[in-house]
Amino acid sequence: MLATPDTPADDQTAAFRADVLAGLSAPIPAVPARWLYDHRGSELFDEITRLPSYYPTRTEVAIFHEIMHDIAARIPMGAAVVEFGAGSATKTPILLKAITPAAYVPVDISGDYLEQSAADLQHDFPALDVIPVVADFAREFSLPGGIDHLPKLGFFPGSTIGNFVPRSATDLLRQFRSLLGDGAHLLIGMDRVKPVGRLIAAYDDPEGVTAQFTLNLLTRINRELDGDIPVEAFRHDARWNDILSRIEIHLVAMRDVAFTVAGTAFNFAKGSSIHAENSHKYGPRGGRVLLLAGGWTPVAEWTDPGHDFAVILAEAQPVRFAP
Ligand code: AVJ
Repeated sequence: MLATPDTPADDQTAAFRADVLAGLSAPIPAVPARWLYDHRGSELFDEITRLPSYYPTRTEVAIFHEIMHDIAARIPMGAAVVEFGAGSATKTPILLKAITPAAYVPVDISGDYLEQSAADLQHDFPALDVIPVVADFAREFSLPGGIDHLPKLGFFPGSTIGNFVPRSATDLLRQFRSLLGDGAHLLIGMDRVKPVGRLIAAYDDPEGVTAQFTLNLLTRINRELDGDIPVEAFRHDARWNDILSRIEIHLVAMRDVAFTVAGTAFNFAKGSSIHAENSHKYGPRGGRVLLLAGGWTPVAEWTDPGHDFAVILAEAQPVRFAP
């Protein structure tokens, strides 16, 4: 297994600080959702995926089990699978078993989490060339040279695309397109629009795990950016924004609060909020249009019997596409 040089930890902290200071000063205060996933955040998200009301993970896994023979028939053997994210111990092996790729390249911002999951996978697939890349997949990066000649399959499960507003989602898909090149495929999961009650239940569970997950952002800011935010003064709030077709997660101040982060003072009035996450939901047409706008032509789409979640296989558009 080849190791890739890590991004220095202080670069990460500097990026986190810049995002938080700019985000908390913005007219609509917001922090990019990627900062929810520190070590504790990843643990809590893992717990979320097992909650009874959080349907996406188990639904997507069930779809994967159903469709892998079909995927295997459509993807050439000996491909390089490039996963955007560290990979899940449940989903990734289903794909790797089905298509027997030559290489697996997980790309994730969190170095230690990535090294660990890559090592576990290498143990289970000894013949596979596992090449983790520490990078923020939303920014530009290069693939390891050794996989140049292999057919490419991008893997972006979990409805992570839903974290991005459509404009950024389009940029991201276009970047995947240019990174993976002509002839590549992309296998992507998208959560579907459904009745509001079920959506809210999925993002505001009675167990309170999602609330802990969101509030952990404030704990992380306090720890890593020398902050003194009174975490107990904020509550997690999941709202459905119908016109933008997304769940929004906010941290709402329950009283007037004043605090500092990295030496900068902030005031939040009672009832005001920090927007911590979006989770966009797509209908069948919206999902396909998003892919098309991002340079990918959908070739097959599968859902569960309840149409709660969709898995789409798309092909890189040739540079000259359309009449
Ligand atoms: C990891 C972005 C797919 O939007 O469902 C779950 C994150 N946040 N509960 C989602 C999340 C709160 C999740 N994604």
